[in-house]
Amino acid sequence: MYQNDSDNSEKYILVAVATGNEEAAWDSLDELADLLDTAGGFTVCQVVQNLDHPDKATYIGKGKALEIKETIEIHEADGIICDDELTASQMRNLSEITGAKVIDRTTLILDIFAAHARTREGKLQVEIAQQKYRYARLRGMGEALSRLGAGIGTRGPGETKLETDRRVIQKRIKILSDDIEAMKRARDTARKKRSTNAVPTVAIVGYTNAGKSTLLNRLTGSDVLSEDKLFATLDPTTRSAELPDGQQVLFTDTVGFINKLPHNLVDAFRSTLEEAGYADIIVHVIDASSPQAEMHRKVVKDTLIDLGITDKPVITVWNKSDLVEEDALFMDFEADASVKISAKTGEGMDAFFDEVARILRESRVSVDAVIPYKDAALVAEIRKNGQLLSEEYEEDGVHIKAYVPRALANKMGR
Ligand SMILES: Nc1nc2c(ncn2[C@@H]2O[C@H](COP(=O)(O)OP(=O)(O)OP(=O)(O)O)[C@@H](O)[C@H]2O)c(=O)[nH]1
Ligand SMILES: [Mg+2]
Repeated sequence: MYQNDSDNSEKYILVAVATGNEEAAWDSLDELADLLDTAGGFTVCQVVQNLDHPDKATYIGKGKALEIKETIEIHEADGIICDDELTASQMRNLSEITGAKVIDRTTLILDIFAAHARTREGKLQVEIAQQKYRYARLRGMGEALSRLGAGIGTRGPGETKLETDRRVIQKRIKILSDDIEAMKRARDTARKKRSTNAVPTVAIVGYTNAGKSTLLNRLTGSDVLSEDKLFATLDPTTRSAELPDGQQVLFTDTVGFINKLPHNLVDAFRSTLEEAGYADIIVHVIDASSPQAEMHRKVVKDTLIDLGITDKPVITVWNKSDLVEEDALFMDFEADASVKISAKTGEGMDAFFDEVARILRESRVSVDAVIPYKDAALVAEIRKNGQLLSEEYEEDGVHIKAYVPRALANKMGR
């Protein structure tokens, strides 16, 4: 990812506390730099301090904070960004010591989400996460509040002005929750309608920037925004595609995951994220060219578990194979299938389709039923979405033997 270095972008010093694994802290700071780049800011330098645990009052040690104050002055930086979620007092103290703006990883991620949300539901979800974050920090912020409210961090979705009065925020949170609940109901209805069509669905999940949208575009010929930015996609998009055997499948692209994803965001997006739980198959896309691929795989797996999505067949897709060595071996022993593809060049797509078709076939149930003539439309549906082995037209209806998707079998009352 390139870095913005124009004179008008804000400049920050990135800071992390390492409590054991220093290398992981540096890697995480690199990711924080990508987040800042996505938000339009510029990284001046990165600092890691080894401590047993982050300082309760100042996150990094006070001496380190004074050192950073100098660095800020030398580089004329706008402030610092800490790689963990800070408490209100850590933020206030650090800001007082350094005399600069202090932002944490959570605020930065919330800010990117706010800038990228497109649909009404997406905007509401981001705003509720932002308001809850602010609500929890407003008490006792005093003077530093104006700083908390400024900067790269803390921009509401669209033109929303973020409030500074806790009572007003509390009311706003209530209104937002009600709106989101209403939208969730609408989505449940839409999903029920889709499931009566019994078209199998595949949810594409993965770490941010893994290539989920690029894969959706290749599969379905759609043109969902894909770019080398984190969290380009926030709102789920569903498109239909045809497998080589003629079967229709719905693919859904979803919001990406990231390490230390703010819990308020997970909560706010929970109902959107849980959509994946209704899919027949989870396709887990991993950027195989990333040195962090294994960490990404684990974060996504843990997030799925957190969302209660544990009993679905998973196809792990090692993407960006065009960027990795020919003979590199990629496997995910916890998945039902592993394939190596390049969503960009199309390499490996045949193998991918084969796995989708195989898993759908294996998840089918055998039915032996009599379908009354008044329900004859069902026979057409079985022909379209299942495998019709035999049909005989008798007095009491059509006697069929078939393999059908579980959803269709349920609809037939099996
Ligand atoms: N070389 C290469 N680049 C790829 C491939 N697939 C995706 N990319 C690039 O990776 C970047 C991210 O792709 P996206 O499809 O936006 O990723 P995403 O997973 O949807 O990301 P978010 O929506 O931001 O979470 C883009 O610059 C893509 O062009 C691939 O197979 N090979
Ligand atoms: Mg995307």
